[in-house]
Amino acid sequence: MLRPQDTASRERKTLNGLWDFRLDATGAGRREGWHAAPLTAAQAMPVPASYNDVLVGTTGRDHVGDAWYQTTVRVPRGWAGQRVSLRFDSATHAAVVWVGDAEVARHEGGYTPFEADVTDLVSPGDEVRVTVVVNNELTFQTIPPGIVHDTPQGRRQQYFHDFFNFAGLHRSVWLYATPTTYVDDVVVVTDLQGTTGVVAYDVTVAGAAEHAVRVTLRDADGRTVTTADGPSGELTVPDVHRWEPGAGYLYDAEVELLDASGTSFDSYHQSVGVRTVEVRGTQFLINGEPFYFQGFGKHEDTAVRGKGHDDAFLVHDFELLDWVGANSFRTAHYPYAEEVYDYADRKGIVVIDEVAAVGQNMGLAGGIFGGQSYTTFSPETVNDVSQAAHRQAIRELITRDKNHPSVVLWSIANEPESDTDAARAYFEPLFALTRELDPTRPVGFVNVMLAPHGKCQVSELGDVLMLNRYYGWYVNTGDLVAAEAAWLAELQQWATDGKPIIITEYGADTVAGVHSVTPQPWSEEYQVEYLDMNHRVFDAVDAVVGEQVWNFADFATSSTSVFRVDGNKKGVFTRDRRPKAAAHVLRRRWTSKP
Ligand code: GCB
Repeated sequence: MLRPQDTASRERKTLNGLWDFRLDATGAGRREGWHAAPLTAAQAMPVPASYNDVLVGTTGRDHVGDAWYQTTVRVPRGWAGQRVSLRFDSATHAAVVWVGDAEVARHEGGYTPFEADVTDLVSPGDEVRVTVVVNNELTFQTIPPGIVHDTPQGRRQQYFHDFFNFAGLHRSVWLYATPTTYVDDVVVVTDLQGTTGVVAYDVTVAGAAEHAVRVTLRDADGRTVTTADGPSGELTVPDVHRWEPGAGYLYDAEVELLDASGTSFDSYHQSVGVRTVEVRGTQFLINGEPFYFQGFGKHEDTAVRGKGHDDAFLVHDFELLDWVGANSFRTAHYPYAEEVYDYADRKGIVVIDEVAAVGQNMGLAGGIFGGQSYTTFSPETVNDVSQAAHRQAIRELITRDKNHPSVVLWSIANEPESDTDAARAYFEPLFALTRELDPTRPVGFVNVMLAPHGKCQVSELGDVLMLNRYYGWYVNTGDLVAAEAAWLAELQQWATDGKPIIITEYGADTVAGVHSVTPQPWSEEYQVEYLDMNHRVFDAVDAVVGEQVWNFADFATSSTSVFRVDGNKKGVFTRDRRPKAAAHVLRRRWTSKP
């Protein structure tokens, strides 16, 4: 599914803005068919945004169940004879969509796009009603998992991940037009042969009209470099300008469909960064050169808008990444808005792209989150249906992000149970699927401290080792001397596997403005010393090829536990992006590293 674009043959119209909105905790809307009429008792809701913190009070913040969105849109007059589609960049976590009275789409999974061909339901020049019901319930069969409890006080959502379950229409909604025969998909895979770049492409066309395919590759100044004919082939780029970390050079591949007279009737633009990615021994190579990841695990999280995408925060966050000397981040713990990857492509920021599979670990859930204990993998909990949803989430992620040069590594889960036979059986086919869908990028998963070296049964399936460790925080709290010894000992064991190791999380909760001359947990000084200690450990182990601090910024979490004070405070920046002392320390390290 390609992005909506404005090109010579395509046009898009945003549906962003204020929609009518109504919470529906009892599910009355589906029974009564609220899509079939203007929404009554509605209030205004911005799209894109999470609804939770836009509203005031627990009714919105802790809502469990359906939320209805409705708007009207006038179809541009000029779209007669075109194929018209309605696209949601995401709906968290599941949605049903109607145009007028007709259901046009159903989707599960809160972080990937879906669309519907609505050509037959709309008339150019006329207005149509668009209704969406978004459901935020998480169960053992969803990605990520959760449990909805029926209590005398109403339904309550429990979940096993450490970030707030924001919901709603977090990203843009589009109506867009293409010709009826159109470019349906483009795949580009790049290679380097000395100073020559090779761009292999594969174009899928939908629709019945006779056509030929032409691809024109232009450089960043708009000069034509080369062209090719046919639905698949190779473009050769002599003296190629590579896409590199820190220098995101992009070519533009224009894919056109030509009619019998050679006239172009569809045009789609695909940006192309020519680069290679390879794991060799304990090295992670980009363009054949060892790459060291320095950066953060991030979140899509800001005040009021929750997980709603915002271009101002996008650009500002990247400015801060640049300022602090970061070259990469992980999209913890779900696929981010597509604008984020576009911008990473442009800026040369390297991305570890993660599936929303977070919290499949009842050992961790019981230990940290408390409450009743469950078995992670069982017919009643994470089972075959969950695995099918996980497969679908991997498929949709790779389908969406395959062409981004910034994406160099797939992460198919964060901290799942990984020390049991059941975990191994669950994950083995998921690794195989990822490699089948994308043979060009390495794949891994993020290992948790409960499954150390020698116990983890899943790590050997990955091309890289990604470790989250909190020595000096959750273990050896306050004792950085003991922490350093224990951490070094564990890391040296992992290094014997002969794979590159990326430390995908290390961090200490820090309340901005809390200071202590003798570094104590929660103080800015402790965060600084904690990071220094970790860096000494990483620098002592050659197989470590990356350090991503948890987290870029403070973020919202569920309020159902007492170990979070106004959210998770492991940010190097506060939630409103002010630096803690640690930011300056990281900046010194990351801007002086060779
Ligand atoms: C982790 C999780 C992350 C949490 C973090 C923490 O291991 O991957 O989602 O937020 O620890 O701060 O506890």
